[in-house]
Amino acid sequence: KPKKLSEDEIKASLRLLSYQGTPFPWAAVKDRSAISKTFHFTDFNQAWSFMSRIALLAEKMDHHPEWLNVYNRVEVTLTTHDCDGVSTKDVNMARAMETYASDLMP
Ligand code: H2B
Repeated sequence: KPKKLSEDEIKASLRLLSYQGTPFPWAAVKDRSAISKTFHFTDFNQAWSFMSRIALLAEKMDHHPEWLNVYNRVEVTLTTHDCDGVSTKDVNMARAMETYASDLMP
C-alpha cells in the first residue's frame, strides 16, 4: 500500500516539480489531499497525444489521473485512493507528465 505523504513532504515535492521550468506550476488542491496542474498545449492533437501516452503509463503503474480536456488544455488532479491522500505514486506520475509534456513542446 502506498504511503501517504505529509504536508511538508508534499510541499517539498511541489517545489521540486516546479523547478522543471514550467510557467503553470503544480499546486496543492484546496480542501483535499491532492495535487493539480493545468497543461496548455498548442492544439487538441498535442493534448490528445499527451493523454494517450499518459493513459498507457497509468495502466502500467496502476495509477490513474483525474483529468479534464478542453481543446488544447488538460487539467490534471492526482491523488491516491489507496492511502486517501498524496503518495509518491502521484509525484512520480506528475514527473512523468512533465517529461512527456516537455517532449511534445520543447
Ligand atoms: N489510481 C489512483 N489515482 N489511486 C489509486 O489508489 C489507484 C488508482 N488504485 N488506480 C488502483 C487503480 C487500484 O484501485 C487497483 C485495484 O489496483
